[in-house]
Amino acid sequence: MYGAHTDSSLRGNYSDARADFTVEQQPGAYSDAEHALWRRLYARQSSMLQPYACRAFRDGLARMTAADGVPDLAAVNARLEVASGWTLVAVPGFIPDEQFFRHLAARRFPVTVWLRKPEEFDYLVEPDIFHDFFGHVPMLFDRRFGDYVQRYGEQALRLLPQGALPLLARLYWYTVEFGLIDDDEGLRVFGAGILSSGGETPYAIESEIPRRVRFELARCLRTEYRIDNFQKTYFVVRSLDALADVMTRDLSALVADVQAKPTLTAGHEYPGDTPVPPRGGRLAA
Ligand code: HBI
Ligand code: FE
Repeated sequence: MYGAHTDSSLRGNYSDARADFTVEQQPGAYSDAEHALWRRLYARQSSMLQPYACRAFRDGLARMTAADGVPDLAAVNARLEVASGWTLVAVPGFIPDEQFFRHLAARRFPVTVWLRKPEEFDYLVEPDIFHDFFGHVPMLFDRRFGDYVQRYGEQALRLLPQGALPLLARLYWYTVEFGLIDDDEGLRVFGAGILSSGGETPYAIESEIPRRVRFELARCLRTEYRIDNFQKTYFVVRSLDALADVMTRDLSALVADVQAKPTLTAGHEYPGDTPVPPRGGRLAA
């Protein structure tokens, strides 16, 4: 997974990017070796996630035809726009926060165009097209989740001048990237950072090592996250509707309140937490 980043070390070709940091994808430019690597990544991830991914992710994945090679974003857009009103836009890699939020607020999801190297099969620092596409696009077929991400983008643009970026990054991290859901199917994953990665999918659901707590916005905004290893804390939402609802109120007062309080450490238990047990397991001590 990826996390903190410095502009000087970004991978990808930014020289052709437009003012909004989008580029032309060029689906014909991927090599046979890249298509083959994509098929291997796709086959492994899609086979391991069936018992763990939430229904919305599985349904979305079934609607994208992307098993046979690096996908053409335009082909997926034809379906995605009808399903949820989202459009994928190609980007060279990580883009500036404000620009990223602008895209989300306009229901445009930035997808990195380059694919990892074979030696990065299991682990990658920055998002590549496999992470962005396989991890994020299935959930964007779901209108409720799509509403959450759009509203997140809108709120983020309003809250940036308030110095809210660290808080906004935590919220994105613990929901869009590492979120769990506990609905009629039991504990499941919806976060792209988990579902596009090798070992974290079973770990997030079954391991007794990490802490799982009921999602609560202020708790989440206060909690520092790990970029170097599996998460020590996961937040569990009750439904995608509940997640989308969180973003409907004005968050500026809450953000100011959270900014005045100390940050919380991943892996710790705090007063007011509602613990959620792993699948078939006990609560962590
Ligand atoms: N750019 N391509 C890309 N992908 C991201 O996930 C991303 C980004 N720019 C900024 C950003 N994320 C952060 O603002 C959020 O993760 C909070
Ligand atoms: Fe991501």
